[in-house]
Amino acid sequence: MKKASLAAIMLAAWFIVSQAQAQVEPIPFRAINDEDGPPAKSSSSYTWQGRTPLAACDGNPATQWMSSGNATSGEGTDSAPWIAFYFDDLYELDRMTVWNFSEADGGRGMKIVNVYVSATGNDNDWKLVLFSVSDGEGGEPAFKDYVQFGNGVYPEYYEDGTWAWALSDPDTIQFDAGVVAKAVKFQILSNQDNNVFGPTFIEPSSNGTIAGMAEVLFYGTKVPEPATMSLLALGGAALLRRKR
Ligand SMILES: [Ca+2]
Repeated sequence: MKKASLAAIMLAAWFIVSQAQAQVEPIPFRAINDEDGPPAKSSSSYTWQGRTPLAACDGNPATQWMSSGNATSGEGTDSAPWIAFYFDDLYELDRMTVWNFSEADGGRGMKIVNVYVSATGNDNDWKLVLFSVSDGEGGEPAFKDYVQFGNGVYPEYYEDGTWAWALSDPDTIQFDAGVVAKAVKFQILSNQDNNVFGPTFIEPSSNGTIAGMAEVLFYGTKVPEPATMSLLALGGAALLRRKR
């Protein structure tokens, strides 16, 4: 009888956990203009109002975040572009889908990017994410510390002979198991024009020294608060005692 009760509780617990894991939903971003908490999103720089980091998580791939670039004219002074996103809760990340910057020739889109996560949401807790790559021979996976994004933009021609650059095709990047985050940061090392960012990369005009992102969606499962787990355990123990 006791064994049956325990089995029922274990089964119920397994069911709850497996249901939670099965639902991998887009992670909501932290609400903007929350003066009490960390920012919803931030970036090293932005070009002007409307090109802020908010434009990279507004649900619209046609609006874009754009860094200021780095120009001797002082037009922009950002030699190390980055953009960060914050959540209200802790999530185990499953994957992210990213629409690259797609205006002009797309050359300002990100190319080589380091991805950092912070499990506390604090800016001094950034940890580099390693991505596993197959060696193609069935051996142990190797790891690399960067993601390479595609350009994925192409001209779209209209009947009247005019054309425009289409939205970029999104890239989907899978995280390894166990990557938990309350915030994610992209440190952009180079852009689609193969310009490598750094203090020495400066041009008369900021045009080629810009990086950008159109939209990102993170998918993951919420990590239960320790308090919730304790309550579940206490509830299970209480049930067991009552059955005796
Ligand atoms: Ca957008």
